[in-house]
Amino acid sequence: MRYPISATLFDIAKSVIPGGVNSPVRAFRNVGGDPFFVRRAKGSRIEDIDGNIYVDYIGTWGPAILGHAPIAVIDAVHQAAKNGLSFGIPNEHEVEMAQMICSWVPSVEKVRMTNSGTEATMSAIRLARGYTRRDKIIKFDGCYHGHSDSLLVAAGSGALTFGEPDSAGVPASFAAETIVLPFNDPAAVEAAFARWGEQIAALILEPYPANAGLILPQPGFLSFLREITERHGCVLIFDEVMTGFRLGKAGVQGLEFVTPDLSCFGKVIGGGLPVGAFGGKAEIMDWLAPLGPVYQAGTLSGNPLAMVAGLTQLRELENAGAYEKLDQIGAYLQGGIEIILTEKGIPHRLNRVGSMFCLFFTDQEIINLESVKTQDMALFRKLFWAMLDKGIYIAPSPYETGFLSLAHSREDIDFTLEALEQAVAEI
Ligand code: KE4
Repeated sequence: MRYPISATLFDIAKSVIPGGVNSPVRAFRNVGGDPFFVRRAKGSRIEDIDGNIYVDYIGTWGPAILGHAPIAVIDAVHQAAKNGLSFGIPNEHEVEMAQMICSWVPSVEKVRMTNSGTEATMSAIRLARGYTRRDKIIKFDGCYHGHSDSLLVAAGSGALTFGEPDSAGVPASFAAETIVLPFNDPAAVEAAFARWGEQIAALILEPYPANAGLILPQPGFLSFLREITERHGCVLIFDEVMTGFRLGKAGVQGLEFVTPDLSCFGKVIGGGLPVGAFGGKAEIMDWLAPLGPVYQAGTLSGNPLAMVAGLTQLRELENAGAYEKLDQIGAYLQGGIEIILTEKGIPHRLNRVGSMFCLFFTDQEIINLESVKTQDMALFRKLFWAMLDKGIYIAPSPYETGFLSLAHSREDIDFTLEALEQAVAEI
């Protein structure tokens, strides 16, 4: 038994929490087996309640870009908490956060804080529908934008049919307003606009999809989407909840020089506390209440502790070389993995951008969800448990992306690569 105390606690958890978890991916269903319960985390390491310690390559799914419990963020939250935990009244930290987001991301002229990425994308979609007075939206298969009804939609049976609910409880009538297309498929996008053109309010995508593993856009695809949405008066929304402030100060849009109309953020800007945000052209954002007719709200939106945690984290990222260091440690990990798997003759693709990476056991080029599905899931599952036994925590799903932090050292990577060498020999 890897972690007996966690096992006991998981049994209790399942009696009072559906599936024993507050978010499905934590249940380890994608790798088969039960999760461990964390006691504490610091830097690149997490410790479970049985005392096992792991090098953590999840970083709470993106927020822990400085590593866990960075002292600057802890101290800032501690100081802010002495002044109050929540106000429901405007406070200076919200203004500072909005100014920082607008300063770091040139496409964002105005921004509204929310409490999660789901709220951010849900609100951005509603705003785009209100602004354009249109109902349909386009999303891409394999992109995940949180769990609002309009976005829990899978591809329909035919290329141009309406979406089908991707979850029980999503009315078919809601799904019918969402067109789901294959990623990296300009012809499919052209056909959708030819069929539905002026009825499409928004096209939303993760510019670097990272919820089906890490998929990269083919050259020109993002600029193609910018051109065709412009041509049809459709709002282009970049969901940068994961990539924003993670891949650079201006996220993917800063790397690809493609300017969306609206962007969604989360994770890094909360420093680990509940947060989301959406922003973009003032002309569109000003349609939001109380200025405009599109309603959007949140009791804890702009919560002072989340703002202070996020601001402190962003200031640390402003330090010279922070993003270069993240890329360097990512390259070091990637190089080591490539050497090991190539020497062993194991077919694989390793996609990496900066501190985000994903390993696929396939020889297919990864361009969309279909190609992601060609990977050897059984092999991934074996690797997951072998690595966990050696003190390495990678994503408990072949459909997730790994994250490095500024706290990951070359010694952590060397330790990880030794574990991989041993694990590959065993599985
Ligand atoms: P949240 O509502 O979970 O804060 O954000 C939803 C969301 C929106 N957009 C993107 C691109 C996202 O990656 C996410 C959430 N990411 C997942 C990780 N794959 C969160 C982990 C979880 O669901 O527990």
